[in-house]
Amino acid sequence: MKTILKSILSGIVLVISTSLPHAEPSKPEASAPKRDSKQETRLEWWREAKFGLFIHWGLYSVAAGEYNGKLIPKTGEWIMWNAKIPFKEYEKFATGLTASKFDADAWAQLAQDAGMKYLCITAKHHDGFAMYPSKISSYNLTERSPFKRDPIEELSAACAKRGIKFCLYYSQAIDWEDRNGMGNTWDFGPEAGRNFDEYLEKKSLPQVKEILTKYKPVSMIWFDLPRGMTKERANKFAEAVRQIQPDCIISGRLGPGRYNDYDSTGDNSPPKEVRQGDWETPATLNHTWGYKKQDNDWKTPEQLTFWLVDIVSKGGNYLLNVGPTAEGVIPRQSVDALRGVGRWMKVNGEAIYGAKATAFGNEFGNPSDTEKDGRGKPKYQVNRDWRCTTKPGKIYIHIFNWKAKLELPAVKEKITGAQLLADKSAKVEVHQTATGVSLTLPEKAPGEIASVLCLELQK
Ligand code: H79
Repeated sequence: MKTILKSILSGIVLVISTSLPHAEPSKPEASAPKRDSKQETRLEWWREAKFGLFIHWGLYSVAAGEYNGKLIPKTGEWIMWNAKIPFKEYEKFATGLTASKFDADAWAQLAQDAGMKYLCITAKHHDGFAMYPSKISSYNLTERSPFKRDPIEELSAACAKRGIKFCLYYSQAIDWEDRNGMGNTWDFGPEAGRNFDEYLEKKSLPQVKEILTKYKPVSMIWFDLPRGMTKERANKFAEAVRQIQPDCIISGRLGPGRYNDYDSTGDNSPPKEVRQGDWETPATLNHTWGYKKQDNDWKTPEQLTFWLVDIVSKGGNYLLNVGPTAEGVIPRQSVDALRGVGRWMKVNGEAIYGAKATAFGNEFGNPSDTEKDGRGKPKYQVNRDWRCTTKPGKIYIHIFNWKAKLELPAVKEKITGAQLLADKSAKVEVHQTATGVSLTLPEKAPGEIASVLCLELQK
């Protein structure tokens, strides 16, 4: 090993020059919002975790994308809205939510097999149906469905057993069951006439308090879609979370104001470049969050691994969704895809967990010289050849498009070692100058999907 290092070292040519352009290592915290020490502590596990499992499970899983014999387009969990299903009809789906094959351990185990460190399940989505025995509203799983157990409690326990952080999704503003909640105009008429505060005071806030009291710990609460949420309204939720579970992280979509512990990008919309601060991209495996039998356009393990690495290389977390069926089965294609990512994570996890954004920043893509987008501007072309993540004293190059000769932008610090995570004995030659780093790698990629090269930097 030492001789390999020596030969690498002797091959490194280091020319120090300040006049040549450098790719400055990005400093993710540089312009991030100020955090108090409690927030810093709360976020520790989440910054380390990087990769989580999202689970959308509810009455829409029974509909499975179909209503009255018609396949309904767009996302499955929105079917009540998409097909304007009257409440009196939609609530009948509850009898089909058998959960007969629900197995909390299998779900938590899948998250673990995928290399995920947190799991977030819908306690209540926009349809207003609580997926746990709620004393606040009888529109809930144990009162309306044939399933009499508490899946939230079971999942919480299954996650605790595996060291996976358990988190809950709660839609705080939209509620198609409640005439004062946002969104259901087909049953309850225009939104203008509603008493939204009454909804928040009588259902939403009490249920948030209820889940935070019932399930402990809830490591993070994922609020969604702050329709109608003012600072004052959001503050009440934030205060309740802080009071009941001070260590619970508040995700990005509670409302306006500085209550969020981290930001959320749009659904399925990672940023184009490095983004400062703490943030997360929620994303789907196909094109829906809630199960839809007609959606079989699954992302492959290769695509998912690219999304994961791309997001981490821009400074974010990746919350990837599965939509179990009414029986409580996670579709086989989702399981296979996640296990594929998990195999990659087993070999390369050290380049993901706790990793920070790229040391470069110009590898993500370029505006095209020839192609134009819909608005006549140069089309942005994503470069998928490689991505970079960093840790103190280390730069990880995730090579998706393997080449025996790879050119990287300049690295300021002296490179003192280079290893491929999938084959630590493979020979890697590093030639470092002020303008760039030339790598000579084995002819064949040692790993699946992306082989990761770890460059050690002089301390
Ligand atoms: O829970 C998942 C989505 O249901 C939720 N966020 C993720 C995590 C979400 N709520 N709202 N939105 C996403 C954006 C809403 C987009 C809409 Fe539409 C466009 C609503 C109506 C038109 C998409 C297309 C949903 C229905 C049709």
